[in-house]
Amino acid sequence: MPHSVLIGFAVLVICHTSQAGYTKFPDGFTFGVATAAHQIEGAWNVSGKSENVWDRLSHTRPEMIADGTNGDIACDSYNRYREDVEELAYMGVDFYRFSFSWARILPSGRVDFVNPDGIRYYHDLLDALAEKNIEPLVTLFHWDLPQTLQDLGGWANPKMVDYFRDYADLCFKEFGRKIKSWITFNEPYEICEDAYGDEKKAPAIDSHGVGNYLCSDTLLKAHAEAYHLYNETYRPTQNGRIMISINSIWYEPSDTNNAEQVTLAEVANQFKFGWFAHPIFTEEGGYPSVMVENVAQQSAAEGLPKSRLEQFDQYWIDRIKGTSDFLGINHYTTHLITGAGVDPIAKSPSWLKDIGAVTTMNVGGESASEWLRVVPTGFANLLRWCKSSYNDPPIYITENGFSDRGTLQDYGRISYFNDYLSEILNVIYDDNVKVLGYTAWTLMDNFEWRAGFSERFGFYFVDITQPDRPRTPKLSVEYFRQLLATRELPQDERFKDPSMRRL
Ligand code: GBH
Repeated sequence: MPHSVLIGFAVLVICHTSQAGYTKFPDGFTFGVATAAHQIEGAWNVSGKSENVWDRLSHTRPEMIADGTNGDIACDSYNRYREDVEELAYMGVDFYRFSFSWARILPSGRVDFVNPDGIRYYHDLLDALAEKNIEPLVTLFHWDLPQTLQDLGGWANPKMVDYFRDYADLCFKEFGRKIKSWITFNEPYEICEDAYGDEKKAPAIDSHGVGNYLCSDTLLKAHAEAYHLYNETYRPTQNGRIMISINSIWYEPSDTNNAEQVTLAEVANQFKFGWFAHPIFTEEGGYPSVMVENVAQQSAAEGLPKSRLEQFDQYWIDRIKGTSDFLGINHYTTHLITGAGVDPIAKSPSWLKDIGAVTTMNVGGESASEWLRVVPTGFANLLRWCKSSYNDPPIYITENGFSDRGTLQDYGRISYFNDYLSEILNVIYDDNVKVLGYTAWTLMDNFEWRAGFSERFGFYFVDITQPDRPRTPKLSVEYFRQLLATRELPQDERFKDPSMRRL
């Protein structure tokens, strides 16, 4: 074979994999879009729903929400779920990920009274989805704890294991005929660290270095109990699947040749992702050993008689191990590790101080959220790390998305989706990572927790200045619709930012 042909062939191969990249998703790969009850439903105090921790925070401390808004009306999905379903059907999604409002179903938090209007609402939504052939993927807990249970200590109260199991039991019994895919918890890290170890999320307990670890003890046990209940009592007849969605800010060394930074990035990933993934997805079970050691050491240095992080006993190690049919991953961004020591923003004591590394968000392109930088290669590294750390689990991406201020020509969002999806294809084809499905966050601009409506992640723009909160499709709706129709990354010129197109 003449030389030039060989070279030509090599160039072609290189172009196909790294320059042009893979574009086609494998057969059976599924796509969906996600929301969460408190962020979209509104109707916060009607039809029997009780107050939850986000109602309480946004009403009593409005200064803690960036624009002073709350979830009282949100996207009004309690009244307009049919529109939600129309939009999902237009986009052509395979599944819709949404969450149940615990306080709407069980106003006291306990099973002493089941609210018929809450039950009816979710049946109506499920029936509307079924009519359009859209599969439900339901999250039992997406942060909106009934205030009644918070008053008893929330996730720092060990009794919550029973309350959560009872709530899950009711949901499996009532809805299990219609729901074949369940998520127990959305982002345990955010629940435990941001809400109990800090005040970044409601109920803003800020018991740093203590409350966060009490929370993870309860939450992991509650998750395991719900899993076993489903597995033993409901799976035989309902034949569904159940998992947990763990979020990662993925950490990378700021200098990949710096051995100390490389080691510390691994420590940080164990503290962040491993905190909840290690107990469930490894053979060994329990918290990651580096986490156990670091917190014990820090606690000793603080003069404490025992570690702030209590280890699980053998019974619970075994009970928690293996309790997820898939690894659910919520991923948005990558941060960097710059060296050893106490991060200047760390409280004392705290989870961040326990890590013993300095972090920075100074990486990648910007979004409307300070914490969200665009680093697609970090996503690929996270996925490869999950494959090797957790014995090649089947993975669902249960959230991924980008924030701006609400522009309709949302090229930033489109290129984010395109580049992150392209990394999924790379790890599927080049590294055999078992990614089975992808969920984009989120259907429409919604109540973005402490950022209120100031950071917008939606496919549809929601005008909150108008009483009926009208929705307008952004360009990304067309992008996703084409992706869904062809199962290929859209190459259309109209999806490219005109300012880039000229280059
Ligand atoms: C997800 O959390 C949530 O599940 C979803 O409800 C939410 O709307 C969506 O993402 C978009 O945020 O240290 O003060 O800079 C994402 C998890 C939340 C992780 C914010 C980083 C940084 C807060 N992220 N957090 S801060």
